[in-house]
Amino acid sequence: MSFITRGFSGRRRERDPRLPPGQTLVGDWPVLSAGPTPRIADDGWEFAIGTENGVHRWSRTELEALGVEDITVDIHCVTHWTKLDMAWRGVSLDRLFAGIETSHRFAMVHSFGGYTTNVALDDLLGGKSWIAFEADGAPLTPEHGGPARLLVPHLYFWKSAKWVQGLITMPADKPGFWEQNGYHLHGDPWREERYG
Ligand SMILES: Nc1nc2c(c(=O)[nH]1)N[C@H]1C(S)=C(S)[C@@H](COP(=O)(O)O)O[C@H]1N2
Ligand SMILES: [Mo]
Repeated sequence: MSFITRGFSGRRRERDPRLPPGQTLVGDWPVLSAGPTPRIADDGWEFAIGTENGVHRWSRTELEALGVEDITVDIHCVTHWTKLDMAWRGVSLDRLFAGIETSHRFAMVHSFGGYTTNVALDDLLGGKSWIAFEADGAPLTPEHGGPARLLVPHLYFWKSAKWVQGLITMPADKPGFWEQNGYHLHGDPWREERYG
């Protein structure tokens, strides 16, 4: 008797283990910007880190001289899309912080246009974040944050500030733009830290 025939309707397609809870795969790369896209000349761009001990600045050339890395990571937007296996090129925040002394544990990231987002230094350092100039083999388009954006792939993508300009370290955590508007202070997609 085979009335207990299993598998006739097919096994449910297995969920990709790289997909955090509540996320859906996309093949394209959606654009999500809170305001207009700023146009920034490549040669006018520089990056700054401010701490209680002073300000450090790098031109694009100086930054790339610290060491450019190619990394392949998945990105997860709080609006439920995930894009797997994106190839990025950028400079690790570890390289920028190598010469910096601070007692601060947090940072506010600032972008051209006024966008801000808070990130703990523990989430920026240790091979976890980059200043990225290229994605999938091409320079970042203005819509996706070109000439440079922060890339913090282990947190929801709103932490990956487009048109990034610099960061200022802080002794205590403080909400940035979306965090003031209800998003979680930390934003770990694996724990579904969507809203605060
Ligand atoms: N400067 C700036 N950075 C930003 C945003 C923004 O509005 N302004 N949006 C954030 C959000 S909510 C997401 S999901 C991603 C979207 O990046 P993308 O448009 O390249 O997909 O950028 C993040 N970084
Ligand atoms: Mo987002």
